[in-house]
This record gives sequence, C-alpha cells and structure tokens, in this order.
Amino acid sequence: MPTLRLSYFDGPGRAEPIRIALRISGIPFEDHRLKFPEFAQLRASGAFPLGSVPVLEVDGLRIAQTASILRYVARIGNTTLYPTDPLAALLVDSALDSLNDTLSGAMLPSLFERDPQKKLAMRAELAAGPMARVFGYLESLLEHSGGPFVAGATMSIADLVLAAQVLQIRSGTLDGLSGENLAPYPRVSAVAEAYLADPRVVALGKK
Ligand SMILES: N[C@@H](CCC(=O)N[C@@H](CS)C(=O)NCC(=O)O)C(=O)O
Repeated sequence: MPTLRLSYFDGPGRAEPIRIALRISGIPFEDHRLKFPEFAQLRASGAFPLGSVPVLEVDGLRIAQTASILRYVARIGNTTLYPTDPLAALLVDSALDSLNDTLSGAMLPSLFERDPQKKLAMRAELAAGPMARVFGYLESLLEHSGGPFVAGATMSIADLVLAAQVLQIRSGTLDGLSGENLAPYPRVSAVAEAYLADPRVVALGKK
C-alpha cells in the first residue's frame, strides 16, 4: 500500500468523503488539516498543483481533483465504492461531477459573502437554480436505479459526497438553507439515511 497524505482545511468540505472512503476501506493515511495561513504559505510555495485542495500525496506524488482521488481510493481499497459495471460507473461519475462541479461551484461565492442579507439572497437563488437542477437530476437517477443509492443497492463514492451535502444542508450551518429545501427531493434526502445506516459508516460513529 502506498504512503498517503491528504491535505485539506480543518473541516469537512470536499475532503470528508475522501476521509470516509479511506476509513471504511481501512487504508492508513495522514490527515493533514490546514489552517488558512499554512494553506496560503504552502500554496505560495507551489505545494498544490492547481493551487487548491484537497491534494492527495501518493508516495510523495501530489494529486489534485476530488473525484479522481475518490475513484483512486475506491480502487485501492478493493471495495464496491466504485462500480465495475460501465453504466453504474457512468451514473456515479455523472452524480459526482454534478455535485463537485455544478453544485459546489455555484455554492462557492455565497460561502465568501460577508453581508448577511446578500448571503441569504444568494442562497435563495442557489436553491431555486443550480441546486434545484442538480437535486432534480439526482432524484431522476435515483428513481431510475431504484435506490437507495445512486447506482442502486450498493453505496458508492457519489453517495458519500451526496450524503455529506444533504447532512450539511440539514445541519443549518449554511445560512438560508435547511432540510426544507430538500423536501421536493425525497430520494436525494433518503441517501443520507441509507449512508448513516451502512454498517461501515455506523462503525465510524457518524451521525
Ligand atoms: N476541482 C477541484 C476544486 C477544488 C477547490 O475548489 N478547492 C477549494 C476548497 S473546497 C480551494 O482550495 N479553494 C482555495 C482557493 O482556490 O483559493 C476539486 O474538485 O478538488
């Protein structure tokens, strides 16, 4: 097994599904959690290939991009977290890109907005626009697969990302968003329960 070091901020964000995938696969790794000054200093020194995190060092080789890292972890962990069936893998990849690219990209500006009223207005636009499109799309994928997960009965890396997103929205930590925003998407919402009920996740003490 290669020596792995995952660098990210000291919070869940994009890294949490990678940490979970590593833990439920039983793969040892260094969980390098950065405060912003250290991030800024490391970025200025060129430590992050694209200037962003997460970055996974694999025997010292620095690799960027959350979805690629997730697929790699699923493969070396020899788990069913990434399907071998091409159509199931397509569903997982499409869900991952919709969450990591479309939804996260649309959410980013509101995370940095300091004016509370502007932030709420941005969140309302997010909920009515990109979030509705992404969750509406994932709802249709879940209906097609029969659930409870994106590709059917087996939990994948896309479900780790989706569950983290649903739980973050429900937690109320994103001003202007709450569980009410998930009411139109019952299958999307139910992915969080299926994730929390997975014995490997239960063993990690996740709530
Ligand atoms: N496409 C990349 C995006 C990574 C990304 O935007 N990371 C954010 C943190 S969630 C970051 O490093 N932001 C700091 C910056 O770009 O200055 C991925 O999926 O990993």
